[in-house]
Amino acid sequence: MDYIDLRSDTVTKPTPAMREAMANAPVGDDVYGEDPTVNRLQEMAAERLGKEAGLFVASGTMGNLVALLAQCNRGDEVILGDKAHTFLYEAGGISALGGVHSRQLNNHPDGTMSLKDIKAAIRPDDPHFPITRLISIENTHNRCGGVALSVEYTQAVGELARKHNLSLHLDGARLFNAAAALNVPASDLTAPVDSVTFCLSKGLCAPVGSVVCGSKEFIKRAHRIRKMLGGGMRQAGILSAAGIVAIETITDRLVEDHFRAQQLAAGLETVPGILLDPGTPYTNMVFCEVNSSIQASSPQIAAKLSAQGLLVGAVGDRRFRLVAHYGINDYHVEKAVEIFKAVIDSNTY
Ligand code: TLP
Repeated sequence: MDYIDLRSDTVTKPTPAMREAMANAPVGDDVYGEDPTVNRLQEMAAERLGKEAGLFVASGTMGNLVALLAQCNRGDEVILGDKAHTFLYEAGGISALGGVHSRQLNNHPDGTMSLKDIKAAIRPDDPHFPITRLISIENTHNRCGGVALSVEYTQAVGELARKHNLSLHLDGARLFNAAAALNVPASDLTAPVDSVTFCLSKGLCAPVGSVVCGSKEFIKRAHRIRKMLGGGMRQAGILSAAGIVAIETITDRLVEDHFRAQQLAAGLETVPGILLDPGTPYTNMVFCEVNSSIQASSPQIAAKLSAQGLLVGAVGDRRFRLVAHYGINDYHVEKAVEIFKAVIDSNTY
């Protein structure tokens, strides 16, 4: 069966241009720093984000891990949101592998932590306490509905960090979605941060990889940690080649995904029993839930939808996440709404 797959933008496949670039990429041994395609991707990414240097890593999770371990010593504390991907979905790697202590603050529905809460969480110099070293934010914010954090908010957190001698990391897995939604260059959202990870293999369609960017000195530390984690790859130019095409050709089309997410939300709104989250979609993600008139749980409904050819994310007992991406066209959006309607109407769980 040909599925309409709305579970995530991670399901996107490399475009024909990417496959061609991968087949033709000049490569070398990147552990020796000799892969020209990896080097080109790293330079291009750093330039786009207004940073001195970049580092190609295997995944978003590895990017965040490498960055946080490069910023923090064992026992240091990172301030991050209680709905942050790094806190919820990265297998506790920062504490398991880096000994980094996390301090979770309330993530507001707009993806922010309040400046007041951040300020109050910064530890005084007292041997009882861990040393506060880093603040980490996420843009777009996945669990807060894919909402984009503004340039002004990012600047304000950056100022607070500098005032207290802290570093600021950005999990920008979907940074280019944020830039597209706010209609600003991505570098405006990265100017206030010391390090940033962005993913090539979500809405940007590349098959593998993320890039971490920051100062030359930070990237030198990150490079050593990537090696320690087993992430030193050899002829990785095959993968980086797709990343270059992603940056050059896909970033500008993300607005199309945002538009389709809006169409999808407008369609789902007409399905009796479905309640959209307020404000959804902010970017390419639609969040909704079933109301109390529906007896079934979201995993049960998701199984029914799947049998009809529609894949959605069941996030929690009553909630769904549906993500628009390169592989989703107008017909898929219409069809997805139709299937949702039919399954909910049938009321046979
Ligand atoms: N997110 C995935 C799942 O892990 C939930 C998804 O389908 O959205 N930061 C953010 C904000 C992310 O959303 C993700 C992936 C990552 C980091 C990790 O990236 P990968 O999967 O490449 O390790």
